[in-house]
Amino acid sequence: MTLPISDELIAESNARNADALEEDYAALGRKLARTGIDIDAVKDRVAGFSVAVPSWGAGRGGTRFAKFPIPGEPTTIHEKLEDCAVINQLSRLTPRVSPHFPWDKVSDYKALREEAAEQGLGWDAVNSNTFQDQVGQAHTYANGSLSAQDAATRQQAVDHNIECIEIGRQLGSTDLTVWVGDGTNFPGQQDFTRSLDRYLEGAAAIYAALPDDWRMLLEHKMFEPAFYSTVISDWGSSILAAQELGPKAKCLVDLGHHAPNVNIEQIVARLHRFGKLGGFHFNDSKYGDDDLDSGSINPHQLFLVFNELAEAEANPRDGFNPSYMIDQSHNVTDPIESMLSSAETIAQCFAKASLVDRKALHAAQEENDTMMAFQALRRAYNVDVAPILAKARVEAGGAYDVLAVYRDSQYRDRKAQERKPVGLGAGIV
Ligand code: RM4
Ligand code: MN
Ligand code: MN
Repeated sequence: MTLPISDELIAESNARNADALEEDYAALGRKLARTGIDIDAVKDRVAGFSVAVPSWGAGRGGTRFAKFPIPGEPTTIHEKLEDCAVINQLSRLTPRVSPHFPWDKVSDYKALREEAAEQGLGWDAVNSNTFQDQVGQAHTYANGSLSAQDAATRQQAVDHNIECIEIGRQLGSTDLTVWVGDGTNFPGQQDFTRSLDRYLEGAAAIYAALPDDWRMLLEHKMFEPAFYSTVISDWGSSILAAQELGPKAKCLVDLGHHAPNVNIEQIVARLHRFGKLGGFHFNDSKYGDDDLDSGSINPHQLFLVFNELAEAEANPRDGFNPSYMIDQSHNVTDPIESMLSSAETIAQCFAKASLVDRKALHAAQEENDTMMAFQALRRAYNVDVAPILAKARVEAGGAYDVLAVYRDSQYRDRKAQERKPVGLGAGIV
């Protein structure tokens, strides 16, 4: 395996921090032991945790208004893979990449799979794209894709999704994530029911092409690019569609795709209750945006989501296997740094949720002891789990201080010499 950052650099930095890590880990271990928690068991759990990164997240996304590229930014899937390899090498948290088609199209997927494996990476859910027209495309998605009035457009969208499944099979993926930008900007523009009927018919055609061991993850989004209505706007529409499609269809929760202040953790519990929790796109949001760094605005909400996931894992009902992925877009930071920071925050919330004394929580709930129930969560949330994460990371070969090593490596500067500059323009690619 050939990894992009020098092992010596990581080893030297880790050696400089080894005493501090041992001290902090031992101190936290003693603190947790007082409440009956074995720190090594938590560390082992964290070592088994991972989250995928989106290939498109390796670039500096931008907004509808502008894009401010940085020198050394990746433009091809090969360059994006290399950046993803950096993130995983340093964090040891992100061993899979989620590709997006046709953005990541190549002629030889077997070779692409090997190229990734060579850098310690596998493949996560395949994402289809019917929210954008491509050069030479026969039918426009300007009026929708799976829900478009035009039958040929709908067929083109179905065919594209089936092609994504075929590519995913070659890469070794087992999930297809379907997010459509379909919707309206004016009252009356489309009939709510007929457009949903068309969506469901198209989605069923895709579903029929899924291999037995695959899942179809339906991603809802309240608005954007359509601002009046979207076809799959909320978790309600999503679960109804997934229920109609069948057992392989599940719901994907992108944390940024809800109205402000929505209780997302409750949605997680609901979806799990009905066997429809398929996965997550982690990011954060303050207003109506959907692409800020995970946990940068509301880390407490992220913790509460992971608390529901810990509950769901303990009560699997008909299985518990959600896929975890970061889906954020960076306009002002180096995407590698943002994804390193987000992966860390996500794993921290996972670790904190593992610390919740569930017996105490459930007992307090049964006794209607509101304050003690709340405190069971608050106690876990307040623990600084950084030493647990650092210990797991260093033991797996990652860096104690991921950002410091990344900066010391001058990786981006080196890439700026090698890679061709990114064009200006707006939009996420
Ligand atoms: C959407 C949605 C999808 C992602 C695109 C790029 O808002 O989050 O998951 O594929 O953006
Ligand atoms: Mn998403
Ligand atoms: Mn989004």
